[in-house]
Amino acid sequence: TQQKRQWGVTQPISEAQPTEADLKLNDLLVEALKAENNFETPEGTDNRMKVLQHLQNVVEEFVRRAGKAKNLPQSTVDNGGGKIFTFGSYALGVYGPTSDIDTLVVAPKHVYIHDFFNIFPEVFKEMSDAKDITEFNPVPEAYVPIIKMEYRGVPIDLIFVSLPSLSSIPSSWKDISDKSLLRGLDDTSMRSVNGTRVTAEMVSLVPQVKSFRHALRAVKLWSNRRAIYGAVFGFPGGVAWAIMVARICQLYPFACGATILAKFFNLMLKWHWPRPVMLKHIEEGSLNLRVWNPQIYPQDKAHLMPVITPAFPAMCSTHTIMHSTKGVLLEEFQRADNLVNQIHAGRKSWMDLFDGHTFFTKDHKYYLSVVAASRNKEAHGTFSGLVQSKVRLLVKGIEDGDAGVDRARAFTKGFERVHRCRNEDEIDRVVQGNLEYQVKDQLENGASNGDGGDYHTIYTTTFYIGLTLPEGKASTSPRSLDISFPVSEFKRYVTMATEYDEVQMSVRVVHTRNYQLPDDVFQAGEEKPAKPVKEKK
Ligand code: 3AT
Ligand code: MN
Ligand code: MN
Repeated sequence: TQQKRQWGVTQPISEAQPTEADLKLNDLLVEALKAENNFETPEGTDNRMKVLQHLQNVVEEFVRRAGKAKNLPQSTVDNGGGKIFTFGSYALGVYGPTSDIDTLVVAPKHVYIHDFFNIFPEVFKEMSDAKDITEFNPVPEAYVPIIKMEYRGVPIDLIFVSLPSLSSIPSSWKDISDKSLLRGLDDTSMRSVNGTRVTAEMVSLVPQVKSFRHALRAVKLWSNRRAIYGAVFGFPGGVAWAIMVARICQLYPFACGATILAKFFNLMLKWHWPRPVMLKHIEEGSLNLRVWNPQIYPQDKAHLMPVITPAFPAMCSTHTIMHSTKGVLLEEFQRADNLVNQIHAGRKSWMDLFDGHTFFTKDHKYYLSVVAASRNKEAHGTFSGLVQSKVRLLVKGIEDGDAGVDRARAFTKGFERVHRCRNEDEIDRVVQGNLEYQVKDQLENGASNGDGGDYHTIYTTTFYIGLTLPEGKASTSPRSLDISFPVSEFKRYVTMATEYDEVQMSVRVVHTRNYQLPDDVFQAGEEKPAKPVKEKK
């Protein structure tokens, strides 16, 4: 008899086939996703495939060119090959019309990352129609060195790895999962291949890719709408959400997407955290690479909701989750689980599941505005990224201290603004969150570019943290809260980073009442909280 495959680390919970009712709910789910414009059009998908074919052609020429430049033997030049792999939403088949294509270039050992930044751009430009390249930004110094570009209307994140064990990468070659390929890779290269390896393994560990995709599309849309998406702010990121959904697929190997989605909320709510979510048994190391292990490493034992990546070396994709974000996640699983029950009973629709958060309209009376400001546009991109990466540490500092705050919660997106100031006084007000000098129509590329005329252009990105005070304290002034220690620690983390330049940049944390929130944080249809007629003291 045929050996039945076990998906994952346990027996399944149910091997039931979908019922008529399940399939009906699944149709409605797909309909709701379509209504939300979640699927790329067939023409869009066709265009993406052409884009990828073009990238593959360019990569092969680039590898030849790099080999030639080094005067390598003709046979080495001819056989070098080179191949692209995708990861992220495109590779998982859950991309929408605005998604990028995350692409990894794999080159043989004689082509270096240095060549990727020096030779690839010119080859790409030579082989492309100039009007098709609408953006091209190499960032060689990034944690994961990257070329961000837009080609034929498609945003592309292009990263690179050279494999020290291979002198040739034929285009038929598929095996990025083999862990012996990691031999000899430096940390940067290791980070660059990891996404592709994780994506490939994840897909291979899911029983029915179609159900997985439908459920994951819904989970990504839901988590974005509820503002609980993004590792940088202490929530699960794309990889973590995908692994969680994949695990549910393993537990219900024949279920359709709508059933997976329903079980997802219920199981994640009842999960015995910190029991890890994983798709297979953890592969032990051989290459001296650190593998997630809470028995050995105290940091790993401290993970509150571990979700473990399947590719060797196993890592925790949710290491930034903290007590406050765990609390928010559990509340959201509970809300979604309730809604699913009502959807099953015919009282609600899937659309209700995708209703947006009420972070700025209802959830808080007091906020902290974290204002990152720069005098220079180029530097500001890096600086706002730096500040963003530390915001969750401020949240954690407030949560861990005894400031008298029940919960601090970061919003999962920063707000970018441009200001024109005439003097240092005005600049001083801007860096403290004042919006009087904001240029609403972003015409900063026009007359006021740089410090033209009498104006200084200031770039700000503001991150918001919502505060929840204990019941009795709700009417006291937030200024009586003692958050000075976590704030000064936060500023220290920012200002000690190498990217920080005290002449060009500043970071401030200011108290903001709900009725003081700027208009641009509200979406169409949202109502800005009104100032109470009389302040209670
Ligand atoms: P979209 O459909 O593109 O919105 P996605 O899941 O593809 O969804 P991203 O393109 O942002 O999302 O990310 C794809 C992968 O790229 C996920 C992760 O492995 C890697 N990645 C994304 N952002 C970062 C980052 N800031 N640092 C390191 N890796 C990142
Ligand atoms: Mn992507
Ligand atoms: Mn991307």
